[in-house]
Amino acid sequence: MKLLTSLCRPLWPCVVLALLAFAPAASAKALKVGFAQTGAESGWRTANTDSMKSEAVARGIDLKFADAQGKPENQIRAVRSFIAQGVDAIIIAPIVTTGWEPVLREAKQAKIPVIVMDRAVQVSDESLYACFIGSDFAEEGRMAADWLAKYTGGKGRILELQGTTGSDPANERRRAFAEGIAKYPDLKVIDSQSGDFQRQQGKEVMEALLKKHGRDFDIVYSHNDDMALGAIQAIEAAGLKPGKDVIIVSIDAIKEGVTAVADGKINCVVECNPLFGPKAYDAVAKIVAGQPVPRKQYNKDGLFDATNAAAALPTRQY
Ligand code: GYE
Repeated sequence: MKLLTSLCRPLWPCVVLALLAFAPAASAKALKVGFAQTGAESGWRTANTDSMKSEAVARGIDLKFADAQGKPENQIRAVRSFIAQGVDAIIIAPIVTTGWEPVLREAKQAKIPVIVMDRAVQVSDESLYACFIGSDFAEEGRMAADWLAKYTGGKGRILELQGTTGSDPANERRRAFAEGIAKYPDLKVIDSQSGDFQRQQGKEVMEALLKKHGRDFDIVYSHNDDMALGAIQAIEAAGLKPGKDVIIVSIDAIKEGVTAVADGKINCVVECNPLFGPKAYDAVAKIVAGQPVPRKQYNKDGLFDATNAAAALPTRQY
């Protein structure tokens, strides 16, 4: 016994040091973050949710996740409940741009920082949220317009499938696209309807548009891949060849969208990266530590058409 104690004695300081090294990690309080998600309307959204959830797990963040099922009132209720729970920070992917002031004021009063992610909000006081992280939807609309003008030589009748009414991406993708094609008098949007960013609705709206316009259109511009993929089903059911009889341009570049480009059914997709987990929690960590963060951060997005879609497929992450 004596021998054992004397043998172990020199090791004790190491044991104590090792315990000390682990102690702070074990006792450090996990950050509590509330995330008010729009819903599960599209492939883009699923990839966004996965990124937010898996990154929270990787960083040991205690994530409170609320799916608003596409209803703005649910989303506002979720934010109120995060405030009541006393979370360290709130992340919102706003369904629509309006209606946010009261609840953002409540968060400010409770000293809980809010990060607006993915879609912008319209507020009279910018200090109501800490920062914005997202994509440049106007740039995406412009890219789609420029590509189309080049591909068609500035000619064609366009049917537009809009995203969720009142949402930032639907507003901006519509506005910037219209501006982009305005230089080409023979390239015109002849009809525009909302498919709410959903595949089934994209299909149904396209069926109605096919009934209304028959063969008197050349192009479908869809605000996201899911609606374009739904529209393709309707176009094929009407005996037309998507990508050939009808030129199709969409936005997101989810794997299924890029695959449809490689298969020649969609002619072009503009990329919109949904993998915000790392950036969002980096911002949370900084804000909570009192460090400065950029007011607005935008992703740089690309574009896929017949020239690069197939090669890009193996490394697409969403
Ligand atoms: O394009 C669409 C999703 O806000 C950028 O929302 C996002 C859009 C995306 O439902 O697929």
